[in-house]
Amino acid sequence: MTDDEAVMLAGARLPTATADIAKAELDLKQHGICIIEDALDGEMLARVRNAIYRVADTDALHAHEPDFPLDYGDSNHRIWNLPSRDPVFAQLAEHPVVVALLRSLLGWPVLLSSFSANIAGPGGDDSQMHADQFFVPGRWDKPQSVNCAWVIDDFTAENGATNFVAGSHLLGRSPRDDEQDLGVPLIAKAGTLIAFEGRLWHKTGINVTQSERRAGLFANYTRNIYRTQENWFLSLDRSVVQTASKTLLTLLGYHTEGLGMVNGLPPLWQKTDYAAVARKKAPSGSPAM
Ligand SMILES: O=C(O)CCC(=O)C(=O)O
Repeated sequence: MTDDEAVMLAGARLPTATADIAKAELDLKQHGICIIEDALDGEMLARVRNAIYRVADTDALHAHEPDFPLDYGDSNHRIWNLPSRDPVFAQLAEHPVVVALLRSLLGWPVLLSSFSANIAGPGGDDSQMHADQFFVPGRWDKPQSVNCAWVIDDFTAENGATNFVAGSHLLGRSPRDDEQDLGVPLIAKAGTLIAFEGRLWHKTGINVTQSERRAGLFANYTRNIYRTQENWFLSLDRSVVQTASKTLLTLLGYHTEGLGMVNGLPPLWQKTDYAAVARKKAPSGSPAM
């Protein structure tokens, strides 16, 4: 790290939690992160928590616990493709506060790149320190993605709260091997939303507890010029597409203009009423359909 970089980090702080969306938007721009307490009310939090632990238990029963290259050890349980696992996750993906933050930092449209859960288990290792926009070549002068982390169990210093390096978004690069331990745990109450931009360095903390599981849900969004981490066209449960709002369809790449088309048309062409299109095109006098 250069002396200039060290000075930049030394003066940087993580912002305090807020309920004011305008302040959150500003924090995200200035600090690369914002913290919104009580973003989920008690009822919604309970629905989300029940759903994630039910899905985790189902996956464990089927020994479906995919490894992820950034995680160390076997104690972290990752669950991918959340919108396909329970409607409550699709609801979170297009939460109005999330959409406001995305619009403010990245503009619109953006894509949901992936939506996964990370459950840090007792005795769990940390993960590799990283910035989510590692796929962007060159120096990063702008954020290209935003990760919206939903805190489902209280994040504590003991149970593996996500570690963040304040000010690291201004360095414009990924962390190096000797920069793995610069982060501090972000202590947060269940129901908090932590949104952080793609240049900010972070990692899963070490879970030193005997029996506490710590669930966080990570909805990662990118500008729509990038390939998404999850290939929604292969992995998404079709029933989600059939009932999704226009906002959700946009986030999943099904409602699109100019990019991601199928034979020159948006993928939603598949939802078109073919009979109506044929009627419109048919020359007058041809048999009714
Ligand atoms: O589980 C965590 O605390 C962090 C997860 C993470 O870094 C990620 O999904 O990019």
